[in-house]
Amino acid sequence: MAPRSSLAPYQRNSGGGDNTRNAEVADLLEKLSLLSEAGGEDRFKVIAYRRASTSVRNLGEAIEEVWKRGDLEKIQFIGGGIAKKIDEYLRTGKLEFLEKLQRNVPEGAVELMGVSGIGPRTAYKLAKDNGIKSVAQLKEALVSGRLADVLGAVNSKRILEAVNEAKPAKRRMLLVEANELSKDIVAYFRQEDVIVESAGSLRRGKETVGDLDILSVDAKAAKVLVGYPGVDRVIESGPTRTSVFMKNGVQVDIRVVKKTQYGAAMIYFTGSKDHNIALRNIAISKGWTLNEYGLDDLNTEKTIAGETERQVYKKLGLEYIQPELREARGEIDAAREGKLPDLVEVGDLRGDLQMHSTWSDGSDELETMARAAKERGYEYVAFTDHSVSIGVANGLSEERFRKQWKVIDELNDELKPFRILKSVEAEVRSDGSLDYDATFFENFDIVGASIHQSFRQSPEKLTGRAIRALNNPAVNILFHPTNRMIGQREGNPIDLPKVIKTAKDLGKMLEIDGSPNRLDLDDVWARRAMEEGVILSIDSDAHGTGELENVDYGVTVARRAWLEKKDVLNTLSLKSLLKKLH
Ligand code: DGT
Ligand code: CA
Ligand code: CA
Ligand code: ZN
Repeated sequence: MAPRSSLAPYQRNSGGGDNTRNAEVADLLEKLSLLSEAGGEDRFKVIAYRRASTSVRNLGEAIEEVWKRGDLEKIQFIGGGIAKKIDEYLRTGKLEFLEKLQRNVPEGAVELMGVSGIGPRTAYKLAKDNGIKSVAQLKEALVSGRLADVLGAVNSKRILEAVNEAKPAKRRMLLVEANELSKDIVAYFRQEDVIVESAGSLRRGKETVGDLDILSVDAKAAKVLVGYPGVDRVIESGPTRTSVFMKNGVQVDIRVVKKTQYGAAMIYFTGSKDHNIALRNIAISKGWTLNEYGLDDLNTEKTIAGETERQVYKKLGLEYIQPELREARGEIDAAREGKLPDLVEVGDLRGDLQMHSTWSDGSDELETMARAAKERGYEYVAFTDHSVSIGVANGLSEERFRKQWKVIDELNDELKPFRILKSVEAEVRSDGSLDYDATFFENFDIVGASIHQSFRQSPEKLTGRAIRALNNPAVNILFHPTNRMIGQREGNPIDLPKVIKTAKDLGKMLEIDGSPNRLDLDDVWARRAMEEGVILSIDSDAHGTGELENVDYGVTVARRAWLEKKDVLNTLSLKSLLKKLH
């Protein structure tokens, strides 16, 4: 099967540029996401709809064209289930499933969920049991003190504060959303023969991105941006600087600079601000100035460097600093001393140690996933379908695992020397125990443990669970250690230094989960783990073939965490990996 990302992001000649139904379908999917969340649906579905919605919104081609070609599933993050729903909607103008959801979710719940501090469960309860149908009604009820019993006094006060905060916080994009949008814009520019590059936090690979900062040396660039189909309105437009709002609310800034100043501008607009300030201070200490136009000598008024980033760093007495490191977290000293890390790259990965198939909650068959992984050039993958106690994700009983292993054995015969490792994402139960006994665990090549459930326990209990899981002899890796969902849920308040130390002492691995709304461990904690001597595994946590490329985001986190190839478990060859595990 063709990889889903193969769909050209922008095709100029398709459908006469009429992409009006894209927004409509994107809104529909977003509604499904919100309603599923309010209805307490499985979080995997909530996220799947949300990602599909963003993907459709950023699609550079009319969705009806894609649909007519039968290519819906080639759109990134659209699997069979969602494709079917889009098909029904485009064919009939209705979606039975949506209507069913709407019947089950009380009026107002979705709006209430938008208030900071109100999760889906509370929103559902407030709307259903307390008859609160809007934020306005919520405010009234809070002021009257009527909800103190339901929400608790402290919570009521906090939520009232949130309601009173007139302007909602501007949503930052997930890195994946920013990246897709940027790719789309860059492709559009390319069709107009204009070369542009993204700078800003996107280039640094930050987990969330506020706005896009685009650079070009081409005077046409500003005009071309204004003509981009995704533009909603122009904020300002001039020959060197243009800013627009996209229809999805995202701001895009473009700067046109002279070719001789491109490197200096790239450094400046890539940031981070703190990194820039540190560079500028080095320049000042040498009697120079550094800004977006170049590195200049104050006395002679001559330009010392500016055309390329490398020249600027070199003149400042620094090694070239990769964008992911530009956070003023020690990279400047390291660059001066020639001690920058040799960062891990996507191409260093020889396998992927977390992914799911239709055996649990994935959307593609195990065989399809395995073949797609092999095609990526991997030597091995581990299927980590869920264990039995996570019912919503269709966790596997021992009996079903035995069946799955037969399938894996047969496939391994066929796909040799590629190897499918028998694995499991073992649910850490509320007391820290796992679903199977030691004898059964013996059958797996590698075992990951995860905390998904009972995450409202105290920090001590949660930490205790993680530690007990790591101490289980069967466990090799602790998956997505904090279980955060970027923009939706803070990570569990576990004692990470203690978890890291335990992993180190026991020789166990921690994970950087590359799923774009997880990225867990994050850059800061992954770096700490590496510095303590823990080996990390960078996985896709793919639930479909289109998500195998999630590892790219995991690698970005790893690079921001200063990881080298030697710090990453799945850069090992199959042979070395198996040796390490036994
Ligand atoms: P974002 O968009 O919030 O995710 O973060 P950035 O890092 O993309 O920040 P943005 O878009 O405000 O500005 C892009 C870059 O421009 C930023 O990384 C560094 C540079 N920059 C912006 N404001 C300043 C400033 O006041 N001083 C210096 N030295 N650099 C700045
Ligand atoms: Ca930015
Ligand atoms: Ca900006
Ligand atoms: Zn998981």
